[in-house]
Amino acid sequence: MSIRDFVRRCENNPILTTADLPGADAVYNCAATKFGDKYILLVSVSKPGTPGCGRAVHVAESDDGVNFAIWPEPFISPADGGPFTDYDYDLCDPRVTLLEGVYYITYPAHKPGLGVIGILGKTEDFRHFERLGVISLPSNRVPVLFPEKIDGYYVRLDRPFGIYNGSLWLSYSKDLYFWGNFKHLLSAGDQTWNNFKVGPSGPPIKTDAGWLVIYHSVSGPKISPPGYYQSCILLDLKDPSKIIGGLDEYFIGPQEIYERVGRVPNVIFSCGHILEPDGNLKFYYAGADTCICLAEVPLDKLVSSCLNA
Ligand code: BMA
Repeated sequence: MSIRDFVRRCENNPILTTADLPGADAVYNCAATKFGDKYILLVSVSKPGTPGCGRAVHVAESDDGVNFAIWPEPFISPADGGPFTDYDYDLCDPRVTLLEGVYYITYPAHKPGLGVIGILGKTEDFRHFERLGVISLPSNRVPVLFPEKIDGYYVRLDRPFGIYNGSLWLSYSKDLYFWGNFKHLLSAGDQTWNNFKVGPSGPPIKTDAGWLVIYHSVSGPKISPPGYYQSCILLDLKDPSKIIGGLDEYFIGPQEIYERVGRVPNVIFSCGHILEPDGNLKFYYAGADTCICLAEVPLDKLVSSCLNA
């Protein structure tokens, strides 16, 4: 049996589309978290004709994790004035990590001619957003924070890219601003679904067996169809630079029409998930860089499949 047999796509998919936000030509890659009783998505929105290159992050709210209402006004827009203006022109793909009671948000910002850097910010209410710092050099698509310190250090996943294709790295910090002790974690593999590049999806999930890290993998341009898939690895709880397990397959890949047809075909891209008290993982992802979808998978199946692969 494949892990894919345990993945259930929501029958309402896609759960958010451009029909929910007039003027947008895509509502896609979203961070996910709970805030009190509310399910919150931080949604990448592409809206031609707005400042920057038209991308911003909007909040979508839900009582059940399936039916979301998206706010018409952006929650994070390109910086306008202040120290971040030189970097923060075009933004998307946020991640949110609840860490020491604070919702930290990271996202890749892009300014033509400079490349992609990582911005760190925070919110207490999903109404106000405060930028804290530029925390990675170009080209790093986005740092993703672990939800707790490990052995006295904050830890994050990175996805640097450049002359080599994107791979997964770790770095460490005492204060969330200064990062170092970089360690390579995972490179592209040798299978059709992962042989081009890999990068982090949502924040690592702590389980009894280890840190579950969901990552995206990209098949090489010669594979038909080339696409973005999702898989996972398990890291040692005390030393997350040690991989102690991992799937040798993807758990979800482009299959449905809303995942195969859109602005970028054959893309399943995720920036977040929510673990329910019953152990089901609500896995939020964008289909074809155009709409937002939901799939559910039992967390323990992902973990046991990582250990048995
Ligand atoms: C990545 C990023 C994502 C996008 C994905 C698939 O490199 O640009 O924002 O969803 O490619 O197009």
